Amino acid sequence: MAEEAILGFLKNNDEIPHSGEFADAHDLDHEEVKNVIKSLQGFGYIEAKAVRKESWDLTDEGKKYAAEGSPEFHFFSAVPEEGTISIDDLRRILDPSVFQVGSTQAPKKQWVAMGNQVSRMVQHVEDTVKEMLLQMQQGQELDKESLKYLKNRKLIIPAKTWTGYSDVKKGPNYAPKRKILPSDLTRENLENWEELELKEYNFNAKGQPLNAGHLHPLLKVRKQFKDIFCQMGFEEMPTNNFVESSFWNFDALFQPQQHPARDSHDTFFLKAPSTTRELPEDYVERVKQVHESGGYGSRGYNYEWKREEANKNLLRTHTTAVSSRMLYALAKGPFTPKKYFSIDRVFRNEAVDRTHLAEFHQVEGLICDRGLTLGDLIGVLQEFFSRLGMSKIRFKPTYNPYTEPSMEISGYDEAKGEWLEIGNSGIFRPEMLQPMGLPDDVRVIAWGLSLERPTMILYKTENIRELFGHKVQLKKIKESRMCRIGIESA
Ligand code: FB9
Repeated sequence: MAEEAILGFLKNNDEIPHSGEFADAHDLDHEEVKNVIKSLQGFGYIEAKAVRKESWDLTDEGKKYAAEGSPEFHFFSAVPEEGTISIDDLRRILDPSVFQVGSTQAPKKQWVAMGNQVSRMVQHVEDTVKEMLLQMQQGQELDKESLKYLKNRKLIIPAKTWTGYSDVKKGPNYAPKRKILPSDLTRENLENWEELELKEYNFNAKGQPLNAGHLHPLLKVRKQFKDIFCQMGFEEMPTNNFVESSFWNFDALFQPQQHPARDSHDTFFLKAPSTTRELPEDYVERVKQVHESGGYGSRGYNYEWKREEANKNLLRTHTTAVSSRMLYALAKGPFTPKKYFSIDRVFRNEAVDRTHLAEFHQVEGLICDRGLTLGDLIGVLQEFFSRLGMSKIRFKPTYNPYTEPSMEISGYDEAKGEWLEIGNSGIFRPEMLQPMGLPDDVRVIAWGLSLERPTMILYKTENIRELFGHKVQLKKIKESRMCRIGIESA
């Protein structure tokens, strides 16, 4: 229908100036006309210019200003030409909303000088806001600046955007009727293959969308972290226990029992099972010692360490709880150097905001070997983050209860031209390692970051809720391209 109409019309006319008017004139559905134009253009039968016209609606406030004039104009008009008027008088005589907006906009436009006494700074003003709104009501186009200004003052909102075509003309392959070209060689058309015209291959044609399963962006990025760790010779720690005892999550890490992170404002404690069933008694005794009175060169925290506090079950606040278990297990056997990593969920009873939820995925790496130094930690962090596409990193001293020294890591985001906090790191304290039974020349360097932050940056996700939870848009997940860390960002 639309195709015959368009090709037929162009047989006797040079161009179709406006696809919308053409559709109305030929009582055709404009959407169908647009699809036909797109297809005929694809085969070179016609040429056409795509047109996109934003249109705007006035908000109720906009309609009010168009009808009655802008508040700043009323504010100005209420100020006497000569002399002044008190701000209280203005508040009394003007409608509250007019006063509220007018008292901001009029001085902003240098129309009046504000103070307890208000006076005019100019003799006469144009109510351009009212003018512009009236022009829009008459369907006149406004320039980008004015549209932006009215939009920021919430006087107009975007209406339906019109898309269509203009200057639709004959194309290089124009014909009054579309030739259906054979797209396959068949026994029949092979007879006269010399003069046979076959349909062009469209190598840009999108394949059939595969209605297959899709990996969540978080899992795509997790895979890349795992690849980086494995390529660097690390092995993954088992993290399949969200529920942990305070002992492994805090005490084993030499985090004192009165540390603020250990109260329910920061940590989710379990009602049931509220306490852990068993802990390695001999090791617990040594942890109690080091907390209460130190040892291994430390003077400890000098407080009364309570077993029942250590027994409390919680949702782990960091995967460092897994590291403590693994290092303790390592200390049991003959010492062998180890490189471990973990990537899994941790839970913090924290204020949620655009980038923070009550749970996130922690990425942690640690190297356990004799005589490791801060230099080794800096070196491995440079290697790790350069594989993450962050070749420029810097360190700032920070504090963790379980590492000394500790360093906050920042990376330079070339795209944004700014430094970004990308993680935390340090050397585990002897008060943590010695009670485990690790040889005293063994050092453990470790670092941590989140999975959500790099994923949000790579997939340009503004709000972490788009990644995690009920607000996730499956469509966006399905369409999200594969972003390779360090190689390209979406
Ligand atoms: O992930 C974080 N930032 C980040 C990481 C990578 C990244 O990649 C770019 C594409 C290449 C971009 C950003 N942060 C850590 C920094 C901040 O986002 C911070 O505000 C939030 N942090 C979380 C904790 O929030 C309370 C991120 C999370 C974090 C912080 C510290 C550790 C783990 C996760 C740790 C540790 C640690 C220290 C010493 C020894 C062992 C573990």
